[in-house]
Amino acid sequence: MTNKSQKVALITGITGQDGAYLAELLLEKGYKVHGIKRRTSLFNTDRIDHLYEDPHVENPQLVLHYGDMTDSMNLTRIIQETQPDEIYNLAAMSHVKVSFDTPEYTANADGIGTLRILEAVRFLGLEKKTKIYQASTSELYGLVQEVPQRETTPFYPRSPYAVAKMYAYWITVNYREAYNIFACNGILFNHESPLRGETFVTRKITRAVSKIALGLQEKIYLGNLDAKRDWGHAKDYVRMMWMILQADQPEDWVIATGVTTTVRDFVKMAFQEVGISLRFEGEGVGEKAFVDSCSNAEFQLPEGMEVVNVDPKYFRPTEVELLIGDPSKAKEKLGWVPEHDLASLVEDMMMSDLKLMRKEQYLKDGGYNILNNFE
Ligand code: NDP
Ligand code: GDR
Repeated sequence: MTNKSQKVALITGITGQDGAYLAELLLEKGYKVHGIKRRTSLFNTDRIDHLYEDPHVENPQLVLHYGDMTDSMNLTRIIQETQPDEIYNLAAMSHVKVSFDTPEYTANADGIGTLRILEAVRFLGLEKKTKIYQASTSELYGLVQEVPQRETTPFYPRSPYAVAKMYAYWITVNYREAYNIFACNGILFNHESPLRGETFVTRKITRAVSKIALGLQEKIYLGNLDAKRDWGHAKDYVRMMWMILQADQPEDWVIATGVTTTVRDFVKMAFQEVGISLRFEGEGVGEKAFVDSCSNAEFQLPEGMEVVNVDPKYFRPTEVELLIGDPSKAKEKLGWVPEHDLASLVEDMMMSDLKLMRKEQYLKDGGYNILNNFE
């Protein structure tokens, strides 16, 4: 039996980092949650397997539908069938560097994909019923125009990903103004977690540092160590996505911590978690980091061991050098209070990856090697 007062949410990108945390949050709040997942040759639901319900039980609270942001009819049909009160459009080709390799696909999925959702809501006559959250990004700010970046800061996108997201941002604003749809952009700065994709820099670092500490890997190769990012915890940020759709008026919101840190300092913090201090030498492509000291008896790495190298293959054709957001509006108008700072984020990610890599070590000792290292 469907409960008529129960809210219904549709999440695109439910198998991603944010989709997984958001699905968990909405289920806790009593929502019925529909999610769109892509067909893949291997299972891609690892992050939400703990929420899975056997579809044969009566009225499951989490229902997955096959779909793709590049398929209008599929999206329209799913929205018609599910009649959502809230749509969270999180699906995207979300890797900035990869968007330089797949610019047309990125424009299609991230830019036109957003239009497909908005147009489906309009076509189905759901303008008054369905609220829409659009996953906008601090990448819109790109080349620095103003710091800290806030809702009024001009955009200057620096990648095919950011340009596609800029279309998505403005088409969301346009549909709000043209058709009175409750459609909002959350301009979210980088947010990370133990569920972060393995090729984003923070997770790449916490995985590698865990492996280096346990003797499973010798060093990590990174790109631009000078880039500065405003890193928050994904759990805090998905809570804000929900709050944005509960506001009195549809508006656009910056979500950030207001603190910026270099990639180099993130590396140092991750190594500190296992008691290892680093010494950086050189600059640019020639920069390296060595073990300076190791205070943790479990992870005895020799002083002077080279653990970080720069590989220009990870440089981007155009880089975003500095992101730092001003979340004042969200804090003042919506009462958003993040629970994590960068130190607790690094700790959370390192604890999780150390646990994971200990399992790998155990399997390796037993003659198995299951985790891949393609990055
Ligand atoms: P992830 O890369 O972890 O997840 C992306 C999700 O989108 C996955 O579920 C993925 O499916 C799905 N997806 C990708 N392409 C398609 C497609 N063509 N059709 C259907 N689904 C697709 O991203 P995050 O969870 O980190 O981010 C969520 C959203 O927020 C994204 O739109 C991202 O651009 C944006 N964002 C993220 C920020 C961050 O710091 N994390 C900051 C600002 C914005 P699959 O699992 O099959 O790959
Ligand atoms: P970003 O995240 O591009 O900010 O996009 P990413 O973690 O990929 O890069 C952050 C910064 O680190 C530098 N960097 C490296 N990056 C990666 N991936 N790998 C490396 O080896 C490496 N070395 C240095 C990058 O050059 C960059 O400056 C993320 C995504 O989640 C987007 O979807 C989202 O919109 C933005 O955050 C906000």
